[in-house]
Amino acid sequence: MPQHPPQRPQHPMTPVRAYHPPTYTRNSNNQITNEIQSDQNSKALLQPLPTMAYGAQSSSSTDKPSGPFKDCLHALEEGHATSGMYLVKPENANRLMQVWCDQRHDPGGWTVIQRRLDGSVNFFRNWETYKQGFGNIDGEYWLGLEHIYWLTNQGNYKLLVTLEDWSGRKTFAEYASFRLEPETEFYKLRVGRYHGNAGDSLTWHNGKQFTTLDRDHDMYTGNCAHYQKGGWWYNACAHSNLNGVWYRGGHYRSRYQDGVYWAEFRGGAYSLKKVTMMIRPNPNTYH
Ligand SMILES: [Ca+2]
Repeated sequence: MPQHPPQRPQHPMTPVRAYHPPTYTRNSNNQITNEIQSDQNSKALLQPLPTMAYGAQSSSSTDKPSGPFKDCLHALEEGHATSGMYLVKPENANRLMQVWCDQRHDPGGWTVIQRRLDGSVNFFRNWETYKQGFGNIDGEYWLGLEHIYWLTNQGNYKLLVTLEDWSGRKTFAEYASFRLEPETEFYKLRVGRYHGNAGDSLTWHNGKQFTTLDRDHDMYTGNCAHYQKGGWWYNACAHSNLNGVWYRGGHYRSRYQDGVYWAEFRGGAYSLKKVTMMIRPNPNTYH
């Protein structure tokens, strides 16, 4: 169904006085280069190749070295049917990346690019950190704009957003195509046709560049990331803000609309319990 413009105010209130994000300085030196790892435990990098650790259970039929794969569907097609951490190298990309592959969510082959579930990771990060990725590969994380760019430009991908509220209600929003433009275009969002039962809270962001607290590319007079406390493809400002502050319990009280929200599902003043963004090749779809 076509989505009607939401009636809820999606722009931040005009600040009465200058607002200073409280955690920027403290976290700006906690940047992670190149690969997703644990914020709390950098030893994750020292573990064996993830494809060996997680793929062995489902690939006993082959002795060939596994990975890196072009994406999680590639891994699935190679017999790695277990969800877990895999090593991925997109075509034409000069980088390896650790990703979580969801091989269980029907029909499997999903590459997770974002996940929230317990508030354990701070998503109020600067541009460079959003570019490279951060968080815990088996928990909350952001894969990184550069990684998402390489993944989504090696073919046609669709985006699946899964959402769960605090009463356990689960919904989804799927976009028939999904890709990012390169950093020179500030990772502009390109999404295709919506379908799902969550409501469409992302099409309004289509064609928008990514904004972080230190890089304002949004349509608002101020910087949306300052008020909504996360990086996103802000317009002026948001119908969705899955990188916002994870508030326990749903309804939250805050000066600004800064929760983890999907406005067309539970509104902007409700912070969702679990959200995931994942991608999968969709060769039959045009942009
Ligand atoms: Ca702005």
